Formats: sequence, structure tokens, C-alpha cells
Amino acid sequence: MRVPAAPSVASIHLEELGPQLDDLQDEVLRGLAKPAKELPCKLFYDRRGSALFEKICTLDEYYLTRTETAIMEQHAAEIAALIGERCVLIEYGSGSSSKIRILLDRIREPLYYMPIDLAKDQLLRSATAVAAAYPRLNVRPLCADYTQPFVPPSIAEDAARRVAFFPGSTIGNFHLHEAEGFLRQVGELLSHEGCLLIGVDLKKDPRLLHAAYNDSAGITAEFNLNILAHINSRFGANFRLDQFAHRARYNEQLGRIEMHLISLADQVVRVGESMILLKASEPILTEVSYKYDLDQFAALAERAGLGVRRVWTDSAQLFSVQYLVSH
Ligand code: AVJ
Repeated sequence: MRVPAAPSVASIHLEELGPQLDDLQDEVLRGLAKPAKELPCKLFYDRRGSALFEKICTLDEYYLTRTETAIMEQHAAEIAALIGERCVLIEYGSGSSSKIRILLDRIREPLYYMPIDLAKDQLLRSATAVAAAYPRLNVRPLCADYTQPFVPPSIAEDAARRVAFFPGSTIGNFHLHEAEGFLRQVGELLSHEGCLLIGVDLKKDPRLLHAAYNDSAGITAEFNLNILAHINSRFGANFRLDQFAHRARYNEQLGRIEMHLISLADQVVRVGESMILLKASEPILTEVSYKYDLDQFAALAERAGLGVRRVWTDSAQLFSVQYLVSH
């Protein structure tokens, strides 16, 4: 009788580097205590939020995902040649781990893949799927908040090169000084010979940007409101979702999309042990999404000790994929 092979699911070990529930709740309360209230955008991604984000990525108005994917596919051979053989791939904010497959299909003999994400369930599911699709790859998922300083466990010291992968223009969610700090931290991790492959969204006609963050199906609005449902269930809060409205605007001066939830009434909300007072029309900032010029991003990278070696864009210059090395 044939015994079915043990599923590779069992071999996936997930490493955790915090954050603690209390740390996250403190961050939520600190943001809500500010004169201009804000919430950390990493809290969008509970199970429903991750599913809504995947849906956003398929929308006509949301040009980012399909444009980045097309750029990567078109230049996959060149990217793979730059990366070379026997590398370690470290992905920041791996989500569904779909874009990494474009690289895994082309790179010669990749040794390790370390997807890093805060959304644990999705991380384990996607890492398991990648491990099943690439049986010779060593997949080491890490549940961590990479917006905080952290040292990932050292893996594969025998690898030829460390490759950091940061797609989706998630770098745009950092304020400019934070982006510099983050890039410096990545650069230090890469050491000599390492590289960073990063997706960077570009400045463009504000009407296109407005449409991308105010889609006609209302999925982005649902995604934005869902952060409140997530906070309710995770931290024992009682936000009423029907008492808030989605707003996303492009701030041309600062070159960024600003996504807010607007309070529709004077209201009091409980978060853990704290009471939060909201006035009618008061905004809570839930996300910024910076758009860059190529020169501006190169200057930012320089300040962080990284050099831009190669830039690929689409013909309409909507989006860029960039190859950076540490000096
Ligand atoms: C994947 C985090 C970069 O800012 O465009 C999509 C998230 N927010 N629609 C972005 C998002 C609203 C997205 N990032």
C-alpha cells in the first residue's frame, strides 16, 4: 500500500519577534491621544483587511500592483542576473507572497526565503504555499514588526548574497525621516555585496492618484473602516463603523496620499481602559502613502547609505522597481 508523503506543512516553523499585544495597544492609544489623531496603518491587516487589500490589488483604479508586477515580469531575467546564485531573500511585508514567485522562478538556486510580516495567519499560509511550490527552498517565516528596529535571526551565513525585497511601494507608508531610518537599517543588514529590490510609486496626475484611493466599488473605504473592527476585536474597543466615513486626498505640497476616517458625530469611544473623545468631522489619520520623483528617491537612498544601481519603470512612468546596493 502506498503511504502518502507527509505534507510539507509540518516542516514550516514560524519565528516570532513580537510585538506584544500591549506594545501595539500602547501605540494605538498614543496615536489617539495626539492633537491630530492617528492610527498605525500596519493594523489594517487582520484576516479581513488582508483579504480586502488583495481585492484592492485587482481593481482597475489601483494601478500599483499590476504595474509593478508587469515591470518585474518584463525584467525578470535581468533582475535574476543581477541577484546571481545562492542568495538569501528577505521580504519585508510579504502579505500573500505572490510577487516573490516572479523572482523564485528566475533566480539560480535561491537558498533561503524569509518572509517578514505582522499578520501571522496570512504569513503562515503564504509561506506554506511557497514552500510547497519550491520544495528545494528553505522557507523561514518571521512574524515581526519591521517598522520597529529589530535584528532578524541570522540565517544562511554560507549564502553568496543577501537580497532584501520590499515591493508594493510600502516604503511610501513611512514618513520621510522614517523611510531614511528604515533604509539604513536594511542596508546594515545587507552588509557588503547585498542588494535591495524595492517598488516605489511615482508622482503623477493627482486625478489618477485620487481614483486609486477612492475606488468606485468602495473597497478602499471598507479597507479603511476595517481598521476599527480590527482594533475592536484585538484591543476590546467599541468603535461603531457606521459613525465614520472614509476620506483619501492627495496632498500635493507633501506629495502624499492621506487617508483618514472622519468622525460623523460627537462621540466617545472606549479603547481598553481609555475613553477617547471625538468631535463631529474630526479626522483620524490612518495612512500616508508618499509618491516619489526618481531624483528625490535616489537622494533619500543616498542619505541612508544606499546607491541606486538600476531603475525600471513602465512606459507611462507610473511606478518604478529599483535595484539598490549598500556602499
Ligand atoms: C501596499 C501599503 C503601499 O499605500 O497604496 C491601498 C496600501 N492603502 N489602498 C498603498 C493601500 C489604500 C498600499 N500599500
